[in-house]
Amino acid sequence: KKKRLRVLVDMDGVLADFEGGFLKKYRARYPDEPYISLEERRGFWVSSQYGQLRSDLSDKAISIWESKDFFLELEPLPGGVEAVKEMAKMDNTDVFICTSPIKSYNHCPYEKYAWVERHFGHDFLDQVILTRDKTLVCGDILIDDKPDILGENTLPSWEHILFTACHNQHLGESCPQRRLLSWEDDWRAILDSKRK
Ligand code: UMP
Repeated sequence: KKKRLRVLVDMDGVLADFEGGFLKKYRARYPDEPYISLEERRGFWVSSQYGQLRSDLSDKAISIWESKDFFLELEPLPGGVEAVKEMAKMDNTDVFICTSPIKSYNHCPYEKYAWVERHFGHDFLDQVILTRDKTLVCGDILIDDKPDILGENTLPSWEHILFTACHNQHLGESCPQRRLLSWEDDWRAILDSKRK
């Protein structure tokens, strides 16, 4: 069968190193405050875990990703940009970068577009989907590091492939999704499994 496959790829934690960029800037700005190493990260929300460490650290964590240049300066995760470019060239395959901006909108949405332009080129901006509700986006696959992707649509069209990240790597049976362990893992096989 020859139907087109639509792949949705998340940005933070999948293409861009949100966790690494956060920790580096948090430690630079708050050198005397406690921090959570990437090994110790548990749960999707960085702000929640910092808030559990000490209640005032939640706002300090949030101040990092609300700052100018935070999203723009995130490093690409190994192999991600290359994999997405390769996917985009495959026959019968459409790729979209599907990412949720923070509600503090003065820098983040702009910088997400600028990041895509920097790493993929101007033409790839057509492939960007900014939404706070990914369940409303139609696709065959969503590659995302967030374990619980919920929204208004309770029956999303996509299969969620959980991309392994520091905060989700210890989750076991509570995560029924298929996983992509990294961009070195066999993402081509996952795409092929949906082409049948
Ligand atoms: N984010 C927060 N708080 C956190 C961690 C992340 O607001 O503790 C933001 C950063 C991204 C968004 O803009 O959430 C994650 O979006 P997706 O990876 O789900 O697209």
